[in-house]
Amino acid sequence: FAKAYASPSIRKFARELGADLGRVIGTGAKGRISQDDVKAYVKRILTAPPAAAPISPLPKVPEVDFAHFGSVEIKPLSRIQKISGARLQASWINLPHVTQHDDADITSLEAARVALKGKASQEGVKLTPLAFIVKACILALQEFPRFNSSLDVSGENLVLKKYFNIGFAADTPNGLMVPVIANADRLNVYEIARALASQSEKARAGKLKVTEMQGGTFTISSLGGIGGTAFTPIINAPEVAILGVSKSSQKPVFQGGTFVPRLILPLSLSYDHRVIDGAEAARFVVFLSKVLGDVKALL
Ligand code: CAO
Repeated sequence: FAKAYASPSIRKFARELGADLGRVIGTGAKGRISQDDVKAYVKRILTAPPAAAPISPLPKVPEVDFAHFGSVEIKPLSRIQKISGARLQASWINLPHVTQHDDADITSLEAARVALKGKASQEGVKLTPLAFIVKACILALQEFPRFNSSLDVSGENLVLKKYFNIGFAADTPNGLMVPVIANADRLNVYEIARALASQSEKARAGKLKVTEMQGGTFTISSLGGIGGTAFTPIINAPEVAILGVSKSSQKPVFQGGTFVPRLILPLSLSYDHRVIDGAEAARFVVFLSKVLGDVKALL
């Protein structure tokens, strides 16, 4: 730009258009650049065909003409499905996922929950196991701070967050949404239960604000109300871990020389292996299971 042969007024004109004078060919005497030269340059760029899209390094799945094999119906994905789909794929591709499974004995927790459920319901609170699980996760995150961290953009530093904002996956008619309970460590189980109910209701009604889905530090995906014994949740990147919860069921547990029926809750923790080692993940889940067995710590 500095070396181009052009008058100050042409330089000003080029600057206003963001045109690089160093690339403009001057048609005047000794290659002097005129206003028309600048205009021609800008016009050429604006009318040039778009650059070819970069070739994806990922192999493509085969394209199939499904209608060739039978009748089909085309249904567009919802806006939320498109957004969450792209984010899930980005996490799946970029983060090396490992899932650690464990069982928590929640027999005493369930007895306490059932005892408290009636009174809670009179106060308009639906006390589900998830409220206790959120509380237990906070205790585990406080004990294992790496699980409440993110890698920075350079990928060379860990950002350890001193706040505990717990996201939870909510199944809505429009697709998966993840409301965030901000500063969940400052809430008791009743307040957490109230937040779970109000946030999921808002999500289902499509009334959740964008800010109510931001700032999460750890996510829980609970499919316990539906069923299943284990699954592999995808980390809500840039978080580094997510807890999957399946349905609790009565299982025979060998205790004191005999089998006794205990209520067992299956847990599945997916973690980013760049940040968390397998041994640390196993310790986290063992700690979580222990806390879930200790109802006093949660209340
Ligand atoms: N084991 C056994 N029963 C369970 C349970 C568990 N782990 N978790 C919940 N339940 C029971 C509850 O106690 C409740 O029973 P009652 O109606 O008899 O009291 C019932 O299941 C339904 O619970 P709920 O779903 O209304 O409430 P919740 O607090 O457990 O969950 C929410 C709230 C929003 C997380 C849930 O409704 C939801 O949307 N889950 C789906 C999450 C999802 O889609 N995850 C996948 C993400 S990746 O695609």
